Formats: sequence, structure tokens, C-alpha cells
Amino acid sequence: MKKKPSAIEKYLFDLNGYIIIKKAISPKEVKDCNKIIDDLKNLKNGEWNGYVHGHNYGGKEGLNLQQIYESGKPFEKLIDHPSWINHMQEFVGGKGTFDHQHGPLFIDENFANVRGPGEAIGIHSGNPEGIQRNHYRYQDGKFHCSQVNILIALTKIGPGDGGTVIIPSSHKSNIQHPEYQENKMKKNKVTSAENMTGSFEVYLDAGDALLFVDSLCHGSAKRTNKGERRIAVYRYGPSWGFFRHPYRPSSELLDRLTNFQRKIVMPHEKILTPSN
Ligand SMILES: O=C(O)CCC(=O)C(=O)O
Ligand SMILES: [Fe+2]
Repeated sequence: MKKKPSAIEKYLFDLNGYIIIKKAISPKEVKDCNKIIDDLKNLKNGEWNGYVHGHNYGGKEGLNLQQIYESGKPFEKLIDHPSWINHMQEFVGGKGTFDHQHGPLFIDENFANVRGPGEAIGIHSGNPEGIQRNHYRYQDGKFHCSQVNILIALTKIGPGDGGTVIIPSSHKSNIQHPEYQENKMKKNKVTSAENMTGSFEVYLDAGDALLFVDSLCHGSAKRTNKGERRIAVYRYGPSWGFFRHPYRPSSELLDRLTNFQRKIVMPHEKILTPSN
């Protein structure tokens, strides 16, 4: 059954810019996702496996498996997973408005990430950047967020594992964090979001998820433990959004999906041209 965001979750999301959903996916779902990653994790930057693309920003952020929703049912299910799909509809908002014209939501990026020792992603985002993608607004009892992420832990993430680091409430901050510039993501430089004043490193069990508005200032701690950290990230926005990267869902995927899922992955069912 689809979970509904509770009153306390809405309060905390507004207050802090994030909530943690414990046991968002089951141990079986975690296992099934990991089995797929086992087969894909040797992809090199720029290589394809089916419709999944190996990708890296050029630094030490680890491997992104872009378009992971193409890899089979376990990741396909995450498109409208009952543990968070209603949260996304509530927090992206726009029901009954132009924002819903083409569908309930739109996923502009989806990927799994595998990160090993010494790897991290530098601090980024935050309200002071002022960009539309990171818009956060609550008005007349409704949320209107341009981008809300679900970040699902596929391995346990504790101290030394390279947990996601957030600056709570920074989606409302008016002042750039004074340590932001020096810690900001730079090519080939592993930064230390975890050392920033006021930061909070999120520890999760495998299957837990961090739901956060992308305007929250965030990054990750550097992994110091052996082994690897695995997560999946699906980003949701309004139906008129567009793909972050030049990937498009395959026709095979679109054929497999339910109508509801298809609208979230590709809001325009039919492309209008003079010939049709
Ligand atoms: O790796 C993480 O913990 C955060 C990932 C992230 O923020 C991103 O890929 O934009
Ligand atoms: Fe991010």
C-alpha cells in the first residue's frame, strides 16, 4: 500500500529540508538491486551495458550507473515505490495545476552510485545559489519544490562509509555557508563536507532512504573504510521538467511500465509532428 506523508514528516521536511524513511525498501528489494549492481559495477566511465551508462564527473566521486531504471524490475519498481511516491507528489506539489498538465511528476535523472575508499562527492547546492532547479517554496498550505530526491542506501552506511552530509535547513538559508567555497566540488579534489560547521552525516541501514529537497546544501563524507558504499538516487520534479543528461528512456522500458510509471519517466506519450 502506498504510504502517505505523515503530519510530522511534512513538518520536518519543511523545517529541515529532509526526512529519513526507515526500511523504505525491504531486504529482498535491497538484495535484488545489489545483484544487478554486482553485474554492472565494472562498467568504465563512458561504457554501456544495455541502456545503463557508466558515468563519472571526472573526480573521485565513484561510478554512477546512469539510467539504472533500465536495468530490470528491481530498479523499475523504484520509479513509483509505495514508500515514497505519495511523498514526492506532496512535496513537488502542483496537483490540479499546470505543473500536472502532462503527469504527476517527472524523473529527470536516476542512477546508482558505487563508491570506494578515498571517494566522496563535494558539497553543493543550497538556497543562496538561487537557481530555479533548487527552488523551495511552501505557500497556502502546499509545497512547491522543483526537485526532490530519494537517496536509497543499498549497503549499510555508518561511520567511515562515506555517508551523505547535509546542512539541515540550508534550503531556507539566505547566507552562503562561509566554508562552502573552500569545500566546493573541484575537479580531482576530494572535499570534506563532513568537516563543515553545522553539517550532519546521515547514517542509514541498507533499505533506509533519505528524502531531501535538492536545494539543501549537501555532499558526502570521504569513505575511509574498505569496501564500497552503494546508493540509488531518483530525482523528481514537475511534469514539464526535462532530462538532466542526454539519456532517454528506451522504447523497451516504456513498453514494460504501467501507465502511471510511464508518465513519470516520459510525460509526453505521443510526440506531435506534422506527419502524425
Ligand atoms: O553521494 C551522496 O551521498 C550524495 C549524492 C549527490 O548529492 C549527488 O549525486 O548529487
Ligand atoms: Fe546532490
